Amino acid sequence: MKISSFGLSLASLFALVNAKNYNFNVVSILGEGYSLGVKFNNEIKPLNPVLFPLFNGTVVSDDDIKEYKYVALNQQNQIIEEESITRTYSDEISKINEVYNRKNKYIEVPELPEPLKPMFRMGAEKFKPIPNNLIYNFYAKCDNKNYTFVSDEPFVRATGSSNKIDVNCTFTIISSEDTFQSDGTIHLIGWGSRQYKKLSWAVKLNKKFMGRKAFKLRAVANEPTLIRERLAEELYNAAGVPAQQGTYARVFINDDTYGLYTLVDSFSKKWIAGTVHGDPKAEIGVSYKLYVRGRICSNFTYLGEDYKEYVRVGTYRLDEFDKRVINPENEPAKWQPLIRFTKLFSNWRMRYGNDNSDLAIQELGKFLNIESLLRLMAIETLTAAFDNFWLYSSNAALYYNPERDNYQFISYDYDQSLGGWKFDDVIKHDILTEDCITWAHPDDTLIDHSFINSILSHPQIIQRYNVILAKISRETFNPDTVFKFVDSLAELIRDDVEWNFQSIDRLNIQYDGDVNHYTIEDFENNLGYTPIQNMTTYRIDNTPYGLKDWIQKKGDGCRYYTSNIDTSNDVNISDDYEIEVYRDPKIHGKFSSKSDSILFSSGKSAIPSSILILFVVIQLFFIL
Ligand SMILES: *[C@@H]1O[C@H](CO)[C@@H](O)[C@H](O)[C@H]1NC(C)=O
Ligand SMILES: *[C@@H]1O[C@H](CO)[C@@H](O)[C@H](O)[C@H]1NC(C)=O
Ligand SMILES: *[C@@H]1O[C@H](CO)[C@@H](O)[C@H](O)[C@H]1NC(C)=O
Ligand SMILES: *[C@@H]1O[C@H](CO)[C@@H](O)[C@H](O)[C@H]1NC(C)=O
Ligand SMILES: CC(=O)N[C@H]1CO[C@H](CO)[C@@H](O)[C@@H]1O
Ligand SMILES: CC(=O)N[C@H]1CO[C@H](CO)[C@@H](O)[C@@H]1O
Repeated sequence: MKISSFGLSLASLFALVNAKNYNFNVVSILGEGYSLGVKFNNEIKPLNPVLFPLFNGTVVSDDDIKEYKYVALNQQNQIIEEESITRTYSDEISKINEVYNRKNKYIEVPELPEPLKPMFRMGAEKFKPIPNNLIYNFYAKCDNKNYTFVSDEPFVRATGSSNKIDVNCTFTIISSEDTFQSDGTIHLIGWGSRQYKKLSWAVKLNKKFMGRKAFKLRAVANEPTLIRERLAEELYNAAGVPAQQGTYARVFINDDTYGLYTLVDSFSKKWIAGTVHGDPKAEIGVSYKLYVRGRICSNFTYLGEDYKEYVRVGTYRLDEFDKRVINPENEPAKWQPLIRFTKLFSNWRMRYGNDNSDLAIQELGKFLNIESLLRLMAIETLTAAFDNFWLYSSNAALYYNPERDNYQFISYDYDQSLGGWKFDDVIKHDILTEDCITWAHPDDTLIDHSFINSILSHPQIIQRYNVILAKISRETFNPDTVFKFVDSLAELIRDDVEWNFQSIDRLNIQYDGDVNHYTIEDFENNLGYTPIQNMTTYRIDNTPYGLKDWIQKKGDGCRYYTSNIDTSNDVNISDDYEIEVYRDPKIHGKFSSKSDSILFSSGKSAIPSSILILFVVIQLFFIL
C-alpha cells in the first residue's frame, strides 16, 4: 500500500475503489523546531503545520488503519521521538484535535452544590463561563526582542521596578474541537508570582475568544497540585459570589515551553458586565482594587470630597469603569463612587455602630451587599485565604453596582489558600482549622480590621454568617463532593504534571526566579494527605497540608463550629432578588445526564450511548 502513488494496475484500481480517507489532527507540545508525523502499519506520513502547533493530514489507504501513533520529526523529517501511547483509529478521531503523547479524555467535572439562593447571573449567552473540563493549547508568537527583555528581566535590572512592557504577539489557541487565532499583546502580571521563574501573564486579544478579549495565564508555581486555585474559584461561584474562573492551558511563547497554566478570566469590563450583570454589553459601574501598603489596609474611612486624598492613601486603585458613562478625563468623576461609599459607611458607623436593632442592618443593606460579603468571607474561612479580603483587604475590589445602586466586594487570585501558603507569622497556625471566625483577626493592632469589625459587631450579621458557613461547610465543602471535584481535575491534568515541572526546570530564560522543583510524587502525595513542608535548600514554599487533608480538617472544624446552627432560617440578609443563574446548555443540558464518560476529549462529538450499547452487543455476538 502506498499513500500517494496511483499506478494503473488492476490492483491499485481496486485499491482506489476501496480506499478510505484517514484524517489526523494533532497538537505538538514539543515547541518550535519540531514537526509531527503519523506512524501506521510501519509507514510514516509527515503532517502539515496548518496552524502551528496544530498539524494535520489525510492518509488515503485501502488497508485498514487500526493502530497508529504520532512521531516527532526534526527539520530533516527524521524521527526524534515516538509517542509512548498507541492509538486506535475511529471516525471520531478525524473530528478532534489530539495532543501529542496525551490520551484523549473526556472528563466530567462534577458541579459543586450551590446551597444558597443565587445572587447574580454569573454568565450570559455571549459570555459563557470558560468550560472547566478541558486543556487549551496556547502558543504565542511574540516580538522576540521585547519578549526576551520581559522574560529575562521581570524586574527591570536598571530600575528594580516591575517590567510592564506590552509585547506584540500572534496567539493560537487550540482545544480538542476548536482553533482560534488573533493578534494582541502579553504583559507580565503579579508581584508575588513574579518572584517565580514560571511567570504569569495577562493576554489581550484583538479578536474575541469565547466572547472575551482578555484573560490571564496563571502559573500557580507555588503549588504542587495546581488545583487549589481552581477549586477556590469554583467555591466562590458555588456560594453565588462572582469570581474569575477558567481551566488549564499548555503554554508556549516563542521557543520557550512554560508548561501547564490556568487560563482564567481577567477582571475586565466584559467580565463584570457578563458575570455580575448577565450581559457583556451591560452598563458597568466603577471598581477599585484594594492593595496593602506596608501595614496600611483599606478601611473605607471618609476623607472628604477631594479624590486626591483617596489616591494618597495608596491602598485604593481605580480599576474598571464605563467610558459611556464617565469621561475618562474626568478624574473626580471616576473616584466619586468610592468617596460616596466611604461617606455612606462612615455615616452609618456613626449612627448605627453601637445599635443592635434590625434598623442598623436595613440601613447598611441600602448601600452594601452584606449577603455577598458574608458569603465571600465564609469561603475565605474555608480556604484560609491568606492574601484576600478579610485578612489583608488585598486581592479584592470594591465594585459600585449601578444596577442595584449598591456596593459589593469581588476577590481574585487565590494562590495563598487551601493549605498551600507562604508562611505568615501573623497567623495562629495551630488553631487555623478549628477557628472559623477570629482566624482572620490574629492581631488587629497589626492589621487594620476596623471596617470588618464594625460590621461584625452586629449580632444579626454574625448570625447570618453562621448560617451561610453552616450550609456551605455541610453541603458544598463536604469532603465527598469536593474530593470528587479534586479527583476529576487531577485526572484532567495528570498526564501533563510531570511535563509541567520539567518544563520549568528546562526553561531557557535568563531570569533566575524561584523554582520549587516539584515532582509527580509531590503532586500525587499533596493531593491527598502529605504535606510538602520540610523544605530543602531549593524549595521556596511551604505546603503544610495535603489538599484533601485541608478540606477534611477545615471542613470538620467549621462543621463543628456551626454544629448548633439552625439553617432553616436561610434568608438573605440583603439583596434578596429573584435571579436565574445562566447555565450553558452545552454543559448543563445535553451532557449533564451523560455518565458513561468513555468518550473523546470533547463533549460535542459524543457518540450516543445507544450506539455504544449496540456496538457492545455486536462485539458480544462475535465473541460468542
Ligand atoms: C487541515 O487543515 C486545513 C486548513 O485548516 C484544512 O483545509 C484541511 O481540510 C485539514 N485537513 C484535514 C485532514 O483535517
Ligand atoms: C517594544 O517595546 C517598546 C516599549 O514598550 C515599544 O515602544 C516598541 O514598539 C515595542 N516593539 C515591538 C516590536 O513590539
Ligand atoms: C503592535 O500591535 C499594534 C496593533 O495590535 C500595532 O498598532 C502596533 O504598531 C504594533 N507595534 C509594533 C512595534 O509592531
Ligand atoms: C483608616 O485608614 C486611615 C488612612 O490610612 C488612617 O489614617 C486611619 O487611622 C485608619 N482608621 C482606623 C480606625 O484604623
Ligand atoms: C525548613 C524545615 O522545616 N526544616 C526542617 C526539616 O526537618 C528537620 C528534622 O525534622 C528539621 O530539623 C528542620 O528544621
Ligand atoms: C430577612 C431579610 O433580611 N430579608 C431581606 C432580604 O433582602 C430584601 C432586599 O434587600 C429586604 O427587603 C429583606 O428585608
